[in-house]
Amino acid sequence: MHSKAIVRRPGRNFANGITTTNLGKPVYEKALEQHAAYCDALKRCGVELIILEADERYPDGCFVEDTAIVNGKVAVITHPGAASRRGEEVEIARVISGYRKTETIAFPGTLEGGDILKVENHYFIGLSGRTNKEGADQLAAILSKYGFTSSEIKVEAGLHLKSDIAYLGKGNFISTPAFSKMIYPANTIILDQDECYSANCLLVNDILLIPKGFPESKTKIADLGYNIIELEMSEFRKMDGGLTCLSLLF
Ligand code: CIR
Repeated sequence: MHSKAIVRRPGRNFANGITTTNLGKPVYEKALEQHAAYCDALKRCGVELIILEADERYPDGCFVEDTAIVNGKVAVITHPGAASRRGEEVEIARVISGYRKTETIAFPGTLEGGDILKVENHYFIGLSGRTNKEGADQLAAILSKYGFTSSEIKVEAGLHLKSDIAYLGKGNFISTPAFSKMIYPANTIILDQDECYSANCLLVNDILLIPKGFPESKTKIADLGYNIIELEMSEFRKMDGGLTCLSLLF
């Protein structure tokens, strides 16, 4: 069960963050509204929020997932692969150290939380443009000290491992066609090619948060019996962000 989540509000310069999409500039006011709805959804899932104000030094700062890996035993503070995001982790480390023992990924290791997929007591660590082998090896060594296993997996395309795959609990995965064979083929919902953005969904306790506007995915997920909350994510999508990116659950 998750009882808490750290979130950070988008800043006024949110549109100056990194993006690879051609979806246009995000509208700040709309991003704030969507962020507020996301926070409300987390509360409906029974989570108490720790809300950090925007830090204008970091336009991508609302994507707090990338700054730490948190489980019941430890918080591992990352060293982001994107140079413009280095420093976001400092405030997160300060807050999370009130709740967990902390460890850190050190340069030349780089790692971002979007590449880390937890499946029960096992972690899949994506090797991507943001997470290098050194960072992955450091994380694996830290996790093994706390009794977790891990394995590394190449992210050939896309930003992060979790841009393409999510674990929904109970042995179920949801994945883009490209990733469908990579982890557990048997219990994977394979998304339609034009609904790939919905691979990034977020299970919070017994409720599954999914992005709005992906009807085929919604039907496939609902067929598995999940309670669903749909959230409008258009402004975060413009900046390559998804549902998992906006919180650190623990
Ligand atoms: C970035 O490129 O770093 C941000 N614009 C988006 C980060 C999304 N984070 C995530 O998927 N965990």
